[in-house]
Amino acid sequence: MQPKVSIMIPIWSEVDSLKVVVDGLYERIGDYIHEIFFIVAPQSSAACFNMCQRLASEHPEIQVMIQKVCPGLGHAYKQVFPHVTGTHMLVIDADDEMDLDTVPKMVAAAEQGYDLVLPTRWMPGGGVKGYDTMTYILNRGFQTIFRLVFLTPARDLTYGFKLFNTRLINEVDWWGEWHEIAMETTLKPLKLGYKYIEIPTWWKARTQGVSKINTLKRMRYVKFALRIRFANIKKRI
Ligand SMILES: Nc1nc2c(ncn2[C@@H]2O[C@H](COP(=O)(O)OP(=O)(O)OP(=O)(O)O)[C@@H](O)[C@H]2O)c(=O)[nH]1
Ligand SMILES: [Mg+2]
Repeated sequence: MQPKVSIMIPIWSEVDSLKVVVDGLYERIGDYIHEIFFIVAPQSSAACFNMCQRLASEHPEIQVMIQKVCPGLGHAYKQVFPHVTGTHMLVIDADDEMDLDTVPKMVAAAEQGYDLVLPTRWMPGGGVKGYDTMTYILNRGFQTIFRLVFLTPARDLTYGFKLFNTRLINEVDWWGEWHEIAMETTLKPLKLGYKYIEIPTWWKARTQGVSKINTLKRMRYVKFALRIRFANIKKRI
């Protein structure tokens, strides 16, 4: 069955990079796009809102949502989740740091039956361009700790870029309010035994706009991962 791909793009004051991402997605997987959710931080610039409206007027699949509880990437995801109607969900940032050429390979993997497709920077054929030293050390440290805690061979457990079967959305109780939602959407399906595949990918540092992430706040990830590993993660019905 051909996947119907629902795309979520979290946006905070992104302008030109957002257009690059949207144009790139239509170019590469246009036939698979079922719907696109722009979830936009209300503090975003006027130029960002103008770009969102312009792209939405060009593409009927795009819905622009203003984030109600902000900041917090987790709040953004949880606002979008109840509206998703596709078979698979692709999450991709608007800052053009994620490799668009990986996207058709992700959709092909979904078509082959994988429920969780993980673009992976830490495997042969992938990597990062422009990571600062602190981020690099922290990221490699987290990957090692989480692989041991979850006893998984998967190599990129914190990356937000991914594609998953939308059945996951209703199966799981979602906790993350900030950037930790990125690892939550990988660690929880792995814990539930979703059939996954890793695909090598490159990450490159943004050339426009500014990062909204605070490096020290990432230390909370370890406690969060332990909670996912040992607590009940399924939605109580
Ligand atoms: N709606 C919404 N979007 C956000 C929020 N925080 C960040 N974003 C967007 O989410 C994406 C990822 O945010 P970044 O700040 O680049 O975080 P990151 O990519 O994890 O960190 P860097 O590696 O430093 O770029 C970008 O498209 C941002 O514009 C938020 O609270 N709400
Ligand atoms: Mg980024």
